[in-house]
Amino acid sequence: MFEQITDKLDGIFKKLTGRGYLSEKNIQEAGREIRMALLEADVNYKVVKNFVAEIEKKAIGQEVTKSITPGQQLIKIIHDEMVNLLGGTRSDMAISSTPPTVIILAGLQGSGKTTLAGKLALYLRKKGHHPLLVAADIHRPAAKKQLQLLAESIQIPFYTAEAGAPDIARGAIAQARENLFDLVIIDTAGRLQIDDALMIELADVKKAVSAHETLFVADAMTGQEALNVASEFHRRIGLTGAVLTKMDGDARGGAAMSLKAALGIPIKFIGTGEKPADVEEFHPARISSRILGMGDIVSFVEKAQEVIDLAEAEKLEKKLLKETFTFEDFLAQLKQIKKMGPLQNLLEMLPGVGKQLKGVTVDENGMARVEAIINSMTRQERTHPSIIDGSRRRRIAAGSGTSVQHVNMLLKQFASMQKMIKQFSRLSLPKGFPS
Ligand SMILES: Nc1nc2c(ncn2[C@@H]2O[C@H](COP(=O)(O)OP(=O)(O)OP(=O)(O)O)[C@@H](O)[C@H]2O)c(=O)[nH]1
Ligand SMILES: [Mg+2]
Repeated sequence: MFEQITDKLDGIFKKLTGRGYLSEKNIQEAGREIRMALLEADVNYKVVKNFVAEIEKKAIGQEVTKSITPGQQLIKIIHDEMVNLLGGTRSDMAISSTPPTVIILAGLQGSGKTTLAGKLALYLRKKGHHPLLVAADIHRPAAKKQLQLLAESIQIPFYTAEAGAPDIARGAIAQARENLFDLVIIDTAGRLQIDDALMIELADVKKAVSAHETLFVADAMTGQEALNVASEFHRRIGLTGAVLTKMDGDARGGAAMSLKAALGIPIKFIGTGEKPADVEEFHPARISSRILGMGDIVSFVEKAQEVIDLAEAEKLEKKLLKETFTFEDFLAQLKQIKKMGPLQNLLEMLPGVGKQLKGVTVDENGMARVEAIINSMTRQERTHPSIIDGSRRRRIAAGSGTSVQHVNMLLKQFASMQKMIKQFSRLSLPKGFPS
């Protein structure tokens, strides 16, 4: 699900996070690439246009260009905008305070209505409801039987009748009241394309039972076209939400990303397989993270913004550029990191790291040891590590309750870090930059 777009965006994000600086031009370039990726994923072009414009506006307005982690900052903006695009907060199923709640499933032929009826019944029963499954598809010969068998297999009460669709719906409500079912899920007939007869029948069913939810069931594989069809259904019968089925296939996901933004119809669920259990609640924030394929980078950025002292970070950046990074700075950095909470939690929030880290524990003691060693150095030693000879090493080890080996290790690590920083700053120094 969303693999294609996730791959594309991943490439764009890699480029962004690798940069220590983002210019307006970089942001616009990223915007262009995002636009391409979304269009290829079948997202409606108007939706894409607004989406990218909004990101560029926010990115440039929020001074991503001056931020210490510009790439991450931009990704966070993209994520937030994507959440908006997908509807903001989760839109729950409307449950009536006077039962039964009536849900009508509508959509084109083969979109997955009947399968979804079973999925929803199961899902809602798990939430403590007592659903009744109703077959009101009077057109396809085997349709009623299909739902009946499905209902039996998941042991959900079933109702149908030899009558027109609106009468079946009415009969179902009576049946539900009598047997205290608090939910009625009505499966309706599909058509190859929108036609008048179907729309009139659906409108009649809706009127007959004053439905609380009229859900448009769309096959995610139909891409852009789903938007046109949904729009027509919405115009003719009024929809309260949508469900995208077959998201387990190689659907590009564009429809999912356009429905809310283009028509104002919230997506409530997604179907992810043929079995009755294969349904997921649609949560804009979770789906957005999934589309962006970036774990919890967003909460990481939020957390970092809370605790990292920007002025401090800027000073550090200058030092890095001037190659005067010392143990003093190192210690200051350690303190900032510690403010963000246990290292373990932080690492797990990083994209791509979370999974690999399962079961691995971070050596918090190691951090404490490093801190103790630096604390045992004199100010001069911290700023000029090269003076730390054998006897100083022994003194520092004794003072910090560690060993000479530990001190040696840290000095070595620090030296190679300095070397790296030097190379890095030489690489990233713009031409003509005074050093
Ligand atoms: N892979 C996958 N297949 C699905 C999903 N939902 C439904 N299907 C399959 O899609 C086909 C059509 O599903 P139905 O539920 O019969 O569709 P319908 O909308 O009721 O079709 P009509 O009654 O003919 O209008 C069936 O083979 C289902 O197993 C899904 O989320 N994933
Ligand atoms: Mg059906």
